[in-house]
Amino acid sequence: MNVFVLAGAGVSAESGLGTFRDKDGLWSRFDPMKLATPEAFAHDPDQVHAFYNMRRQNLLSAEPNAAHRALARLETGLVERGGSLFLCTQNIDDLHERAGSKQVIHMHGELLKARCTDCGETMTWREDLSVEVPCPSCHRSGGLRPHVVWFGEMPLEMDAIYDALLAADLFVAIGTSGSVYPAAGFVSEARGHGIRTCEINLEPSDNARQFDEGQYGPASEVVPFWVEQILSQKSLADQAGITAPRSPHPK
Ligand code: BV8
Repeated sequence: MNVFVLAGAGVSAESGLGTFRDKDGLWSRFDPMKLATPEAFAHDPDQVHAFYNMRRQNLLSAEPNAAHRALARLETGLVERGGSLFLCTQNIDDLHERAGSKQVIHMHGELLKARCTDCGETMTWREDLSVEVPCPSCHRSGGLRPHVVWFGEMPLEMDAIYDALLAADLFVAIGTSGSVYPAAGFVSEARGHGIRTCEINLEPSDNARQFDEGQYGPASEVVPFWVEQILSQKSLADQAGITAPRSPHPK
């Protein structure tokens, strides 16, 4: 069976990396329009660098949690059973990879990569960035930026994502509020193609009603349970019907 997982900040919350829209989330303390747009970077690159340098330092001292490890197990488990996992994350951290996931699509970019707006080169970057830092490739300064997708910018790998979405037997959104597009539109795309949909989140998200089922609780507890359910089903084909014991939607 082909499973498409869309991951969000809720998957990394228990690794100490704040979410965006929860009450003490990043956007409750920082203005996304002043920090996560190309206009903001053009207007005040130092302020934008300071914001992403802080998040990069936090990431370097963070560790994957049980949800990341369970998704890595799901990847190998499905392949062993003749299926596949397409893991599309909105997260810019590298915790999926550190937990052992091999195939991870970062549709909103990666915090541990920088891109030069002068020569277009993208490179691994683990140190602080600033306008003084010269590009290792073209040696010009002031052009390096975090390799992340800001608001108003085109997400990455959209063709591969839509191809995998339409080829999936099961669409599962994990730890995302469903408030940012085009990712928030994937569930209706899946439904439109008769694909079963399931949401795993701390609580019902903004578009919980669009899902056939919902599993609610901390990702580090619910994701390992759900993965065992999926991989322990006697035949993967059954899963198209049953993902996990239903928990009634709040009517
Ligand atoms: C684009 C990277 C053109 C940088 C990010 C249609 C309608 C309205 C608006 C638009 C639209 N189409 C486009 C827009 C504009 C905009 C948009 O959607 N705005 C919103 C605010 C209305 N979209 C864009 O600009 C996108 N670009 O559209 O280009 C285009 C159009 C079509 C096709 C192609 C191109 C680019 C958006 C990307 C912006 N960059 N991040 C950075 O990280 O700094 S977005 C950022 O927020 C994240 O990456 C993520 O994608 C997004 C949502 O965050 P979540 O991951 O969902 O986190 P959130 O905090 O919101 O929710 C956490 C959830 O976890 C909660 O539900 C919580 O309950 C749960 N949770 C918490 N703890 C736990 C938990 N769950 C389980 N366990 C726990 N322990």
